[in-house]
Amino acid sequence: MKLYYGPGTCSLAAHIIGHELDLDLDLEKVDLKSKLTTSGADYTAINPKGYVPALEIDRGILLTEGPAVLQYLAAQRPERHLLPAEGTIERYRALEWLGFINSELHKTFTPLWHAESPTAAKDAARATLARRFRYLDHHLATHRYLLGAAFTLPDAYCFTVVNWSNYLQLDLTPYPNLKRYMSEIETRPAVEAAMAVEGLKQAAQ
Ligand SMILES: N[C@@H](CCC(=O)N[C@@H](CS)C(=O)NCC(=O)O)C(=O)O
Repeated sequence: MKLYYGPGTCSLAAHIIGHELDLDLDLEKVDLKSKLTTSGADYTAINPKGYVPALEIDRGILLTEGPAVLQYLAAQRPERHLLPAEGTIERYRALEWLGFINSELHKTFTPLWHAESPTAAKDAARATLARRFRYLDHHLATHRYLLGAAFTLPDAYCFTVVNWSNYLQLDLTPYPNLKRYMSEIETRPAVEAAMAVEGLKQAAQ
């Protein structure tokens, strides 16, 4: 399987899960501005959506959309329980979190990445993110991870997205439980390994 990724972007979540599950993932970096991959291929010819992540499962079989890619990866090693068993309420909780992160967190960051976004749009995004972070902080006051005691798929995605706060000077000090959660996940060997490969931090010695 090959994961098309952009360093530090939402595809980091899939990359982390690849390491968590010891999957044999080939990686191909995409320059999201030029839409060229490191091997010089036109990424839009591979994935007409032009964005990452995309998972090439087999020749001609490409899966896109982060939540779908994450679930596909988890299904390769069901015994590792990164996604609770089908039919259980915990499974639907995991999907509920993936939906929240995808539409309420991930996409709310968008205006902050673009210098040309109007100030009003940036201010509105910051205000919405503050509400979302407050919600997460409240939840994490009584839960170690999003689903409870164990790290699961939504945690990889939530970590990846909230980590953008570092690049955008969003202060997490008002959210101590979220800060604790972020620090804990950042030191997981799979997270350190994926971030090191993407050039986001030094490899652990
Ligand atoms: N709906 C997609 C959105 C993915 C997305 O926003 N990818 C960003 C990086 S985090 C990207 O590749 N942006 C470049 C572009 O849209 O051209 C998903 O949930 O996977």
